[in-house]
Amino acid sequence: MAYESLFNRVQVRTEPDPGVALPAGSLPRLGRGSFSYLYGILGDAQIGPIYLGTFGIASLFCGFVAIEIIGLNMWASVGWDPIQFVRQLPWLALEPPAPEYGLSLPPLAEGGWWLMAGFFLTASILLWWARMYERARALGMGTHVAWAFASAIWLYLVLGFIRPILMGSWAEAVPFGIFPHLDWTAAFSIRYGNLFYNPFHMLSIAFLYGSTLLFAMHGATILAVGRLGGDRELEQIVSRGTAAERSSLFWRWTMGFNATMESIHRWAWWFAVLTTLTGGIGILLTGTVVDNWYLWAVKHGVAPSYPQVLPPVADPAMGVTP
Ligand code: 07D
Ligand code: 07D
Repeated sequence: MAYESLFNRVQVRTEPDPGVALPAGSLPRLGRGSFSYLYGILGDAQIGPIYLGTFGIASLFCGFVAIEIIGLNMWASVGWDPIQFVRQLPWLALEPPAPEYGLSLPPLAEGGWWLMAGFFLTASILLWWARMYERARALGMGTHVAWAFASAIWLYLVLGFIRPILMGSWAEAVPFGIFPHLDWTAAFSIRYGNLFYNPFHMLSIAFLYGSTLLFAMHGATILAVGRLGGDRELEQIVSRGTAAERSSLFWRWTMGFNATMESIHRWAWWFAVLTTLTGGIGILLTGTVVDNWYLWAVKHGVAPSYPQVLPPVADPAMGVTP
């Protein structure tokens, strides 16, 4: 089946495309492929076959164990009442061990389950990374997707593994839970003197906002030249057509500068990757190198210092009296 993109509501139906032959030693693909009208509206109509392979199966298994541990602990916390489990789900949590356990192994009900769930979730994520890397290699592609994913995994590992180890306590890590992890995020910011003054949080935000801006500009530009074949971006790189010319001209006329059909994707990749890369650095420095980002900012002339009009107040977290 030749690849065609059709700009109307007709969806192509033919024999499902199985994809290229797999390298020797691969496991078989699962399924023979089917079609969905809804998927055809969102993207390609064909679903499957899927390649799970050893990494895929191991990752799904570990992910299943992690979710099982988290879910059963949450369910136990509402006395095994199924209705309360569903009602209260967004507020339920599996919390890390208390600070007195440090990095030691706590009893299961006092953080042991959290540690075990974290182990399986991390194994699942790392195995999924290996799967993305391996699948890209098997298709003769670059491994850009895997390395971008690695940047997100870096932030995840800093939050739940590397920084807690440097701080000497699992209690520093993030709880599992929808709203509880937001409470943790807010408490973390307050505990360390307002994360807004962390320059790496600033950088991370700039790249996050920049990513949305670039995505909007790029998506809009390609759609705008879609009728000239702009969505066949690679062909426009190899042989510049009128779509590439016009979209470049549009930005040169409006901004004075334009990306190229290739460079815009490098911009997008770097902005996304730098969001979590700089973010991870910011979290790694918090509590390890800098204990209070507001005071750090005052010291470095980023934030104004206010005259002392009230008597000094003890910082309860430091355990010192004035
Ligand atoms: C749209 C791709 C699909 C992915 C989705 C997420 C789970 C979790 C688990 C019940 C863009 C699937 C969710 C598998 C279910 C249990 C135990 C990606 C898309 C739809 N957060 N966070 C969310 C995670 C951290 C913060 C939502 C994960 C940090 C804030 C979702 C991690 C900090 C807000 C979620 C993680 C932080 C959220 C939507 C890991 C600082 C929100 C996510 C593994 C970075 C928003 C109620 C989304 C919200 C939200 C998942 C880490 C802050 C539940 C898996 C510790 C301020 N986070 N988060 O769409 O609505 O991502 O929360 O590190 O406002 Mg979070
Ligand atoms: C979490 C990477 C890990 C995810 C992985 C995915 C699964 C599920 C599911 C298939 C998101 C695993 C996936 C397991 C698979 C399915 C369905 C990426 C993650 C591996 N902040 N803040 C950031 C803003 C404040 C705080 C980053 C804005 C307050 C903390 C980002 C504001 C306080 C942390 C950002 C704001 C605070 C952050 C996250 C405004 C709270 C972090 C980037 C306007 C009161 C994190 C350095 C990201 C960080 C972070 C934005 C405010 C706390 C740029 C816009 C002041 C503790 N904040 N923030 O991509 O890196 O996350 O900080 O107020 O840890 Mg913040």
